[in-house]
Amino acid sequence: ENGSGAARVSTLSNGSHDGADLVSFQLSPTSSLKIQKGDITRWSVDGSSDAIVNPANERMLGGGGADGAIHRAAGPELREACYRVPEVRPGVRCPTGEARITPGFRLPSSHVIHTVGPIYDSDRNPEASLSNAYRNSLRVAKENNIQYIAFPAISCGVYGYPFDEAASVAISTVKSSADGLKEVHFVLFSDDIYDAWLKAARELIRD
Ligand code: AR6
Repeated sequence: ENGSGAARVSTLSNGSHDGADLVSFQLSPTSSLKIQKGDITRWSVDGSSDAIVNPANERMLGGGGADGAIHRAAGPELREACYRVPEVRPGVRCPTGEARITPGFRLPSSHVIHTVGPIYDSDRNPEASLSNAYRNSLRVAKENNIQYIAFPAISCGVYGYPFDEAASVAISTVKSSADGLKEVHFVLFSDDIYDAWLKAARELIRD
């Protein structure tokens, strides 16, 4: 954990740069993990190829929660781009655990990576599915030369994943799969989830 900043600064809703609640962890000499509170629809890294991750559903045409907020902020072009993503079977554009990319349109971030986390009570292996969602989002980012990415707490809303368990899966997956990305951010909407993420990072990431 350290407080040193990278060359570029991330921006959130109030226009502030790297707020007081931002905590940074070094994952490798070239890769860091940053945890902060905030609204992911307002996140970007100035002047770079960046992406926010949308916790979507398999249909990938919008919904409530963060998905709804991201579609509202991106404008109707985002839904049109999602519609053009081919279905892999009827009604399914992005199976659980996979990821797809679109432009960000009116969002501050240049791209949106759509992923689908597990529905906690019905998924056969929610831990594997959640880890896949994080890992495949990171893979798609790297394939598209994105160096800065921001995640919300995938599956921790409507999909009902207990957030203390989700925190361990999120942090351990990012720790093992972030190589090649400069910064992986978590932008978290509530204090209890932010606290769970910080606790997991302090337990799982050693300096
Ligand atoms: N910025 C950051 N985090 C947010 C924001 C935001 N603007 N808005 C909500 N969150 P959820 P899921 C947090 O329900 O559980 C949708 O209908 C929220 O507090 O958005 O993966 C989709 O279409 C929670 O901690 O996603 C799917 O059908 C976290 O984001 C389904 O919900 C995720 O909550 C996906 O459910």
